[in-house]
Amino acid sequence: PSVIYLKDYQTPAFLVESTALRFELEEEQALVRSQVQYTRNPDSADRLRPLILDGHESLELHRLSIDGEVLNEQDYRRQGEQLIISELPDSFVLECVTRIEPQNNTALEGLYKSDGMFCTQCEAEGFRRITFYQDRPDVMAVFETTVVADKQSYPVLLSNGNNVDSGEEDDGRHWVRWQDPFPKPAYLFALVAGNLEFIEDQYTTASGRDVVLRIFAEAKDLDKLDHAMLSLKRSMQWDEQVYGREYDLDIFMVVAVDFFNMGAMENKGLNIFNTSCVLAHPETTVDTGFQRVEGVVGHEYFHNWSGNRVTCRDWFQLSLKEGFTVFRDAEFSADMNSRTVKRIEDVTLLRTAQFAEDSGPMAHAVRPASFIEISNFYTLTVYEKGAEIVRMLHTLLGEHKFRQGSDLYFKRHDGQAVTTDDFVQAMADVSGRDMTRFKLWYSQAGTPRVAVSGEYDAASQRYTLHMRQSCSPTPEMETKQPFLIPVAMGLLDQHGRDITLASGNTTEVLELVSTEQSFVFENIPVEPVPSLLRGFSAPVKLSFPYDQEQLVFLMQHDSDGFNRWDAAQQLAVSILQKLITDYQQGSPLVLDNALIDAYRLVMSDVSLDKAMVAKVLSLPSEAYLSELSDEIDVDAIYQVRKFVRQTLAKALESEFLSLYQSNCSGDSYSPDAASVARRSLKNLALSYLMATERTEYLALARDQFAQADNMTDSQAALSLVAHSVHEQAADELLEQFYQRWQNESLVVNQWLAIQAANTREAGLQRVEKLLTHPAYDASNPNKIRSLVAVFCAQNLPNFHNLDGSGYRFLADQIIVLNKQNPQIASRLLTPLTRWKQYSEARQSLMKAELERIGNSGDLSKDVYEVLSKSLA
Ligand code: B3K
Ligand code: ZN
Repeated sequence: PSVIYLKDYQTPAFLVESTALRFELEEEQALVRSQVQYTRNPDSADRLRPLILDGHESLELHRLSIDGEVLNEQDYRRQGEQLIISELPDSFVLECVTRIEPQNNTALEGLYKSDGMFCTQCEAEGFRRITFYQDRPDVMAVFETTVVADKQSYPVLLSNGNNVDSGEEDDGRHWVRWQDPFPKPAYLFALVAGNLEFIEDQYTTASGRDVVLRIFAEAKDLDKLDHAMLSLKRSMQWDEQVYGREYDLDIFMVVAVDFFNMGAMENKGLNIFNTSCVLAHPETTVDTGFQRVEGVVGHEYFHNWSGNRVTCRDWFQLSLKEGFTVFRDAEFSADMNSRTVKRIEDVTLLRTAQFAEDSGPMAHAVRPASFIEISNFYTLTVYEKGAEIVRMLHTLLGEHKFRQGSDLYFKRHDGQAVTTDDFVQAMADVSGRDMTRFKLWYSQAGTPRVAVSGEYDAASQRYTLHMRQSCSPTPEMETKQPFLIPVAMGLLDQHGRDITLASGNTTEVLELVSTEQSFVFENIPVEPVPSLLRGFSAPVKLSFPYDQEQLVFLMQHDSDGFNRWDAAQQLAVSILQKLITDYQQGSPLVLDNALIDAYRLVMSDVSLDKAMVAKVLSLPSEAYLSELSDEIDVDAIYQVRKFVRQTLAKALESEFLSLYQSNCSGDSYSPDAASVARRSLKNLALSYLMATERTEYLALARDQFAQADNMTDSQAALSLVAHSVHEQAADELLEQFYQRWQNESLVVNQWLAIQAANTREAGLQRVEKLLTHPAYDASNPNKIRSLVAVFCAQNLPNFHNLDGSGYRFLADQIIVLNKQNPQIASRLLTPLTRWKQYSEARQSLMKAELERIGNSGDLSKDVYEVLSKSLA
């Protein structure tokens, strides 16, 4: 497979005026006729450049004509994924008829069937599985789409834009025609045909445009769409208020499908969603599920401006739309719920998964310089780190200038396909700042480290912060230039109050721009405790030599909620790390009282909101502890964390019990922030109580399971019992749960995931048995993620079993999926790609499995790229 480089970018040889598509959908095939009006690109100096169309090898070409004249085989060349036509006039209509087999499309890219309905997924390069086209985001056209299908099986026929015409044919078939007036790249094309029902609402935009809102699903799921509709209306309003962005078509549609490679897709006017990101009902959906629906509905809606109206010039610019849109959806969720908690969750994801990616073999810049398969670059780096870059711009410019920059960006580039440089330029233009150094965030991979130390001189009342930044080499980049790192900070006096700084503010943003830099603060009456990187103002690993007392002090007093939580994390991390060393040396494990005392303090602190308390009382995850390790000692991390949980549970048993009791309320279910917080605290308390292994708490959990009127409480209890030492109760509850929910596919996924994560011995055998359970479907990505991916990512002792069985299992799965669904196969590979970070014994087992995958036959580009980079 060949490598594609950003530096080789060339404008398209032809522009497209309009694209007309006609789909004849049948059970054994789909016939696609496209009529595309091309004109030679006036930008292009070379008047002889041929038309290069992309077309997947699965396309059966039936007819090709230019201005009505049929082409013969000598008039064009089909070469790999391309169809090349030379000696063309400056303007012409190319008609093309292809035959495809959606029913056999297991890659779920292009046009495929999900549970009996037709649907599409074209981003990034799926349109080339439908017809021959310049399948690149800088070719934008208006689309007209006619869909023809059997009326009884497919009563609903949808595409982008407005429904302009429809009719019946005499053979029981019917058709609908859609027109999308906004020019768009092919990756935003969508089509749906199926037996669907919908809920409808309407929204009037700020300027008075009435928009019809429809969310489609299978009839059985119609009662699970209200939360998505509410989230959609909130998103529309939020984008008007915060960004001044209005919706632009007369109708906005969302369709829920069961077979989907990712979460959702922002096709113009016709979003297609994985059921897991749109369906929500108190009886079947947990709180985090409700929040996910809100976040993803917002994300896809916000793409209408950041992605659709202004799109990417090429796929190296993916973060232009994804980073910005993730930042937008994060701010939306922060405004709808608890801002601090949302930040804690996002930073946790970044610090565990993105930092790990950035130090592994697939590390890449937010704007990568090359790729083999673009699907491999829908990553935490492009999305979450990309969002952090936009957040840093927001921090550096401030709310007001940032909004001016975003207004300028949308105005300047509406209807265009542009680059991350264009985005930053708009921010530079409104602020008058030179962004040259800042832009290194887009081109340099790796997580910068910032080592900070403080120095206080009582005589001169001067406090100095010394900072030093560095960034480890990453594949393809040995040395890095210093980044511009915004460090939001404050200084706390001996009472824990913020000291007012020279600027008159209590929080200042320091700009670290060189390798070493010092910042001086005058008139500081006492030696302060610094609060650094407030709100996590930059995606870096910052260290300061705090002692335990200072961390507890920050936990109690910092005015920045994020840093209060982070101080607790740092305290827990340092204690856990020391115990990990003790474990490795065979020393007895003794938990430092500092952590117990700190936990007790937090539980009695009435100033903290419940969601914060629940976050502070949660130990750093195994994944985070792994990311922080030079060599990941799976056993030590697992055993030590378990020991600490148990010791905390026993030492604070009565506190946890009263926390549990005081947060059990009889109110009926609501997914609002306060209720979510109460349930999370209650279930956290229950998890500690269960960790004591006392049977009375088993009874408590069983009661909660039996009485819960919502899935959050029911599932929390189930998972605690299922993972407890009480095996018989575990089996009983799992069986009851399955009997009750076997017809709710998404609930069954949770049931699979709970079992996949069970660390008790023989975990692999349990997972293998579930693979043959009627509830499992090896062609459905949601099932694969719930069972296989959860086992490999969350079941440390079983996946990393020293007999190599976990690794072998994953490799076997990947070998099958490589043919069936390359995107999912390549994602599943992640845990094995980190092989260099484990002990030698595990390294050689993991590497052997990677090599076995490599020798298993024809590799997809997706798997080939990840595999070869991991073994390099
Ligand atoms: N833009 C899509 C992702 C498409 C992934 C294709 N492999 C979802 C989103 O980020 O909104
Ligand atoms: Zn997106």
